Formats: sequence, structure tokens, C-alpha cells
Amino acid sequence: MASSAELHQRRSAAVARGVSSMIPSYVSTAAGGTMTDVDGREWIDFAAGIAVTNVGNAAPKVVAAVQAQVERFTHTCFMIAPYEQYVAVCEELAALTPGDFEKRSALFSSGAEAVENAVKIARHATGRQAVVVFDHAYHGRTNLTMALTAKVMPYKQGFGPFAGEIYRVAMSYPLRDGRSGADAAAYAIGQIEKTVGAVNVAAVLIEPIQGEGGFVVPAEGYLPAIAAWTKAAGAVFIADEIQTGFCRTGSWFACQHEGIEPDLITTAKGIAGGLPLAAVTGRAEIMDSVHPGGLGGTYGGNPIACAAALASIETMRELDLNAAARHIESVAMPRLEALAAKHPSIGEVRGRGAMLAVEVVIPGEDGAAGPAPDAVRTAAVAKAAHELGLLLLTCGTYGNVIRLLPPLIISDDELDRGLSLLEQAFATV
Ligand code: PLZ
Repeated sequence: MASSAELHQRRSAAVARGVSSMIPSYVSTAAGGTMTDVDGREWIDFAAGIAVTNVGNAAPKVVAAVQAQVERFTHTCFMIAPYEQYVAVCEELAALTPGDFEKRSALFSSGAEAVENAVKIARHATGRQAVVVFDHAYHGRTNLTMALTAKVMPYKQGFGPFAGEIYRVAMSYPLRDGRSGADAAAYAIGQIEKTVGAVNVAAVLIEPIQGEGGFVVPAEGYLPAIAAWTKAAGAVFIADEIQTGFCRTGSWFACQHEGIEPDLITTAKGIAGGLPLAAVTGRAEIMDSVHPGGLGGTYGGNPIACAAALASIETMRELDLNAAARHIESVAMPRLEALAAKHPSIGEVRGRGAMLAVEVVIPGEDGAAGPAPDAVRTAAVAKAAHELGLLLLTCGTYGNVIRLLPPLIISDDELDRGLSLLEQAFATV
């Protein structure tokens, strides 16, 4: 097998520079909560491929379902010759997503594609154009979703012009805005009413816990107030649960923590244990406002990805991965809080379930938007963790958040070892 160093050389001459990798090591195998690189080194996985392998890498049921499906048929295109697996995934989505109303789903291949389609559907259903998004939001890298995404570097720089009729308002960010959920919502709603106008809003699109933007958990009451305003405005409330969905936060969807029933939900990532699948699920009358043929794509709901999704969902139920995510929180949270007590550079520990973060700041330096972010220390901690064999991601508008996204099947021993490596990384820097 070629070494990482050899592969890196080949890569430099063949792979576009714009596609970068967090670590310089190349994967050989990955299973459960660990990965082994081609140089024979084992890594603890606190990344889950960015919240994708919730059921673990190469999860046994997923592997078996994919193998069985790939031998029966690989692709027909659902728009040409339909198949049961697609229908079954849509049935599961209707049952699992919050809201006891008639639902429909459409399947796609990537998260960005799901978000694009949710916006298409909301515009079609309302006959309106404006889409409201939030500070720190991340929704993808395609042209429309770049416009929906907040952060310019690396996602948007030099890639414009961007799509129109997108309006950004304030997100509740307790560490930085000092507002209650109700106050933050009132402020954001004021912005919408004054700068967009309620009658023009097709959709309000929000991540119930922000992912790439910094694992920002809005203050309690913020999401329900925004959802209630959206309903009163006759607009579509879209929850982007692409990163938060499928047991990640200790419930099937993060909206459920505050009892919210979105009109539309976008999902991807964790849905299929690593196979590319995404969905828009929501109220039948909104989804079905679109004419036949108005939605689709060659690969959307590919049968292998659907088989993987059905096996992933079965695994989540069987192993009760919601409980597993809550268990991870109960083990990791006290360790992170103890770490914060030791290191004044940790300004906050937050998150829910197996979506946990520490925000790194410069102690004693407070500005208008809260404690000064320390992106340099954050990058150094991540690098130290990588050198110790821990796959660890950062995020945040200010690049100063370290996030924990372990696969939900991670063993207590692996979790303990990973947390120890994180503690060691902080101690080294
Ligand atoms: N919505 C909430 O988290 C993907 C992106 C990583 P795709 N997040 C990881 C990167 O740097 O590209 C994401 C998300 C939320 C939408 C998306 C987009 O999903 O499957 O990457 O298109």
C-alpha cells in the first residue's frame, strides 16, 4: 500500500488545491469509532466524517444492505423506473420527523441540494421570493446555498455573484449577544419586518443548533418564537437538520427539544451512514404544491443510498442511538467543564447530545460581541490533537470553536481515550 507521503505527492499533482484535507494521513480502513491510516496508525474518531457516520463507519447492517442492493440493481433513476427502497425511506421520514400531519418527502444526493429544493418548494408554495437566514448560518457551497451561508472565507470568497432575495438577521448566540431567547427573537423579527416585510417572506431557514457556524445553541425560547412568527406571516419554517439530525443531539431531530414542528425539514449526512443521500420532508400541502416533474435529479434517492438509509435507521432504533448520544453528553460534558475550569482560554462549553463544543477565547479581552475569539490557539489545539491521533474538527465564524462529533456507537473506552487526547492537546498548547 502506498504511504501517506507518497499519496500526498500524487495528490498535489492531480487533486485541485481548492479541495483541502484536515490531516495529512490517508485512510486505509475505518470501523466503529476508529480509523486506521495507510501508515498503520490508529485514530480515535471525533469527527464522524462531519456528523455522517452516526451509526459508525462500515456499520454491519449498512454494509450488508449495500452489498445486497448493489447485487440486485445499482441505478435506474427514480424518475424513470421507481423502486420500493425510495418509498420506504420517505415513509420512515414521515414517521420520524416531528409533526402528526400528512407529510411528503423528496430525495436528493447532498445536503446543499436538499436546501436548494426546500427553498424552491417554499417559493412555489407561497408565491413569494424572500428567504430569511441567520448570522453564522451554513447551508452549503452551491450558488444558492453559498448565498444562504454567512461566512465568506473559505466558502464564498471570489465565487459571486450570489443569488438574490436572501436576507440575513440576528441569531441568538448567548455567549455573544447577552440576550434572552425572547429578546433575541424580537430583535430578529424586527429586522425581518423592517427590512423584508412579512408579506414577502417565502421561508425562514434555520439550523436549530448551528453546525459550521460554531455549534451555536440558541437561547431557550428563540426557536419557538421565530417559528410562531413565521407561521403568522404565512411563510414556510424550514429547519436545516442536516448536521443535527438522526440522533446526533439525543433525539431524532434537534427541533424536538423545544417541541417545534417545522413545515419543512432538510436532512442528509447521518441519514445513510456514509452513503450520499439527502431529503426534504414536510407538510403534504406545501410539498405537493409543486407540479409533477418540478423536482428530481438523476441520482436523488439512489437505491444503494436508500438501502443504506433503511439499515442506518434500523440500527439507530435497535441500538437506541438517541440514548447513546445522551450518554456521550453525560460522559463528555463534565470532562469538558473540568477542562474549562483548568484553561481560562475556554470561554464556554456547550452543545447537546453528541454535538458538543468548546469556544476558545483570549481571557480578559472582552469586546462589543463578547469575549475575543482565539482562532490561533484553536488551530494549535486541533493540530496537537491530530498529532496525538485524534480526529478533531474546528468550526465557527471566528474559527475559534472545537467541536466533538463522535460516531454515536463509540465505545466508552474510545470516548475516554479521545477525551484524554483532547485534554493532552490543550495542555501542550
Ligand atoms: N446544511 C447544516 O452542516 C454540511 C460542510 C463541510 P452537503 N456541513 C458540512 C464543508 O466544508 O463543505 C451542511 C450542513 C448544514 C447544509 C450542509 C450542506 O451539506 O452535503 O455538504 O452539501
